Amino acid sequence: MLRFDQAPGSGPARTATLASGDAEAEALWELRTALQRTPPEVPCKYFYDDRGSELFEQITRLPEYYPTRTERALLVAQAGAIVEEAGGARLSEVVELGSGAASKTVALLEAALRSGGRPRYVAVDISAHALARTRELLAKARPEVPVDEVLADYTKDLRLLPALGGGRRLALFLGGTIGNDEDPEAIRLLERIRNQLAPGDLLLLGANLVTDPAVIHAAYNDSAGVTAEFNRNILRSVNALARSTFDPAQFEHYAPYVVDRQRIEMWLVPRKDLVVDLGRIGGRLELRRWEAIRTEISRRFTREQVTHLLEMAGFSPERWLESPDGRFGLALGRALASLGGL
Ligand code: AVJ
Repeated sequence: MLRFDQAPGSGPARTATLASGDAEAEALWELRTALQRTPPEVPCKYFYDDRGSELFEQITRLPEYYPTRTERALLVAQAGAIVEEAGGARLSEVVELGSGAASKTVALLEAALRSGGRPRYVAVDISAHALARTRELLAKARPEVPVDEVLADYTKDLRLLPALGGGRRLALFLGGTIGNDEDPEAIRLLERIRNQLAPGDLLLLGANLVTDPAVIHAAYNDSAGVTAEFNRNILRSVNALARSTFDPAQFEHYAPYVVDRQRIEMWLVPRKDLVVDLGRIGGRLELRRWEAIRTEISRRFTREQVTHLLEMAGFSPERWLESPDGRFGLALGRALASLGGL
């Protein structure tokens, strides 16, 4: 239960993920609202402080965590086809939301270069650490591709500069991150992306697909304990932002695949009754033993569900690509003209 003694404070930005004092005050409000829910929640974007981004990179290399390598193989195999669909040599810009370490994007940029284009790459991420890794990786792999970095929280708003020279734009939303949201929020996010595109531009959307529950379970319960560490780290990230007193060691990682909801749920379960001083969030959080905090949902979809999300957000589904094992899908959607008024 959340107790209020004071309003959340604001002040100078303390972390790289929050560019302004305003954004910081907003984050404190968002955390307060989320922790007030039953069950209490911490929004999953707070995973991605510098340490969290680093831990996620480690996760992508774990033998159990199949999504990254499955999606990468699919992208590498289909990069030529995707680029052709996106305008070939006329593709002038690849914009990636949640660029992370961008290791998958190089294949697409190489395909664009092969088709005679001169693409620029725009990386949008909430983590300054992730953006720096992106820059490093691209400078090494493809120094001729200009890179723009945008430090932004695209779950809040998204404003891109118009594409240069009237060329085509390809937006990427990969990794299965769309699965972190329920349908209404997922559709709003895709709509926001579409509003930044010109009619005819493309979105490539990566989605985890419904598959063997045991395989999914293992991916979020790795034997090295990296995912558990990643989960607990969200509390450190909140502490740094809010000067709260969560003790990560007092929480257990619990991440079941809930078969009938087709989603992983990540929880942090207190081993004993706790009182946490919420610092600049305001008040205290009283948790009983086993009264868990939800930190993430990560959904699995069917092809039909992914197509439906695209359509609801104003894209016409153009192409569906699926990994040979059926665990991961990429949907290409073309931005339709806005109906106006949005
Ligand atoms: C980065 C959101 C795609 O949902 O699989 C990995 C995050 N959480 N292990 C996912 C995550 C636990 C990941 N995404």
